[in-house]
Amino acid sequence: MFHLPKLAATALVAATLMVSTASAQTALRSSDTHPDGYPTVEAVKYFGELLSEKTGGRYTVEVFHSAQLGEEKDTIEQTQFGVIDLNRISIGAFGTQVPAATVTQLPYIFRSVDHFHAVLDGPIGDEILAAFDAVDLKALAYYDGGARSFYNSGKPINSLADLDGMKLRVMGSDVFVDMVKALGGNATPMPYGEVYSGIQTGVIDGAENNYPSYDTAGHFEVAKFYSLDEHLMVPEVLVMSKIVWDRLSAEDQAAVQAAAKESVARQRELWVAQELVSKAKVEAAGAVINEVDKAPFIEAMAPVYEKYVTDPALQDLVARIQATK
Ligand code: GTR
Repeated sequence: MFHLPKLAATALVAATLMVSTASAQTALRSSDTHPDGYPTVEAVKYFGELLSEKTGGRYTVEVFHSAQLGEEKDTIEQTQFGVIDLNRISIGAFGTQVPAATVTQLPYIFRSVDHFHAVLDGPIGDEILAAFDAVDLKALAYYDGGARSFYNSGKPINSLADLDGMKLRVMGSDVFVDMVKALGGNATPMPYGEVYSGIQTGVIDGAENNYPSYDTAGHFEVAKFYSLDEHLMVPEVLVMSKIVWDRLSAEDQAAVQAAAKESVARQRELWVAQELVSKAKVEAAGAVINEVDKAPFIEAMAPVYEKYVTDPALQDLVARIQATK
């Protein structure tokens, strides 16, 4: 039998390893609660195509849509542990875990879509992305999630009095619980996947979300009154597990970051189109949509700001967001 000297054998093994690492393909797993075709799902697929191009096919992305990997809160933990590589998630699902990001959950903090983009595309946006490092996530980019409004099975909401005692589902964040309380309703934090049956069985009267979610989750079938108070614009965020990120070379990290940023424009286009499609669809299906005078709603939110914006650093952040043109 042929024996290689020990040193040569070691060198050969090392060389083989290097070759196989260089040509290895890694399929990154990404989670999304939304169904296939939804703007966030499609944007992450596009991000994957860009990443594959930039890395000569070494990295691809597989999107597990429709909450296949679990409800948002659970997938956050799995991403922190590196079990899931990537996650497209609402900042609302983080609750108050990331203080700087919590300010984006404040009702009416963003005045318009343009204001939302101006803040998130600038230095404040970068500062909030960087704050996710502290919870073992590398936040890569924001996607649009539109304005969220209340919908329920009983009646249109025209004024604060209509919200009195109404049981409304919110995402699992104390900010949203206090927001509904400040408006006179009763908030029930609940996973997204339980909202449909919750409304159907009368456990809750309704929930709050944007047109595309109201449509694609079928909530319009069980809660036909959609009232445009537009109390929230919560950013969607694409995050990578810090464990996975730290394993990448500097060049691959740059490729991931660039691909994520480049996918934003595509998501925004898809978002605008989806909002129109979803609005038309729910209207055709009999949803009753009404405008709301927002002034009393905005005023009623003062206690929420008082409770969550006590830290001087957060006060400064809120002031800078409000001062952004
Ligand atoms: C949607 C958002 C989801 C999820 C959902 C919810 O607008 O895109 O990520 O957070 O709302 O209300 O749970």
